[in-house]
Amino acid sequence: DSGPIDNPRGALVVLEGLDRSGKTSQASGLLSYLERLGLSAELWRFPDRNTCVGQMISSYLTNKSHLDDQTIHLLFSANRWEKRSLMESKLKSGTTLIVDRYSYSGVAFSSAKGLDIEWCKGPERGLLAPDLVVYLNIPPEKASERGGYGGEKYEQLEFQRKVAQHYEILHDATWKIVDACLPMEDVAKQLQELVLDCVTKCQEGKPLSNLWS
Ligand code: DGP
Ligand code: NA
Ligand code: NA
Repeated sequence: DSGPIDNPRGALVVLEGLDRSGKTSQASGLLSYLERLGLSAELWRFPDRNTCVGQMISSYLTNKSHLDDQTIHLLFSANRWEKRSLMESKLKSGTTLIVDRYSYSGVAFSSAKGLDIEWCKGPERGLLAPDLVVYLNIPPEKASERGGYGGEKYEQLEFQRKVAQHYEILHDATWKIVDACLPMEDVAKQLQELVLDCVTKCQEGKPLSNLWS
């Protein structure tokens, strides 16, 4: 028998937010937390710059190459698709994935450039749907003051304002919004509770599903 009790699956947890909202440090904090609880967990991030597609994305973000908006959109999407089957097997084998950015970044950043939101969702359809989406909420002005941006393509206040507006359009009632201006420890505490609750539901047999179907 491979019922949910014998063979519990991992949870797909996604952190979203503007650049400098604290996703990356919170994601690694969450990983240590889950490991301390004895749970199998991994930290993933998109874009994954290690693949061939990821290297094209990286070269675009660092202004070493130019691509039009539709083309880079499809590359970001392809970068998620190339990890889909590994993602599914990890989850089914019981590993929880903490993912730093996912499809919502794809749609928010590209629609912030003016691309049609439904067109942006198209290539994302059929990717695995997250079990939990946490949005680290920070005003763009506050984010831009945090040690400055690193100089990549999208790290400009004006553009981040637009991205914030598009995340606003995109989010639904299932998203958990955490105030990213709180002290790091408080943000971490809230995240830990949300993630533990989500992991438990997945262990109890919550089914995996696909995005935007
Ligand atoms: P990060 O490595 O998390 O700092 O992400 C790099 C930048 O790329 C960041 O400004 C967010 C943006 N980004 C992440 N995913 C996507 C995506 O799918 N599409 C677009 N257009 N931008 C993305
Ligand atoms: Na960045
Ligand atoms: Na990040």
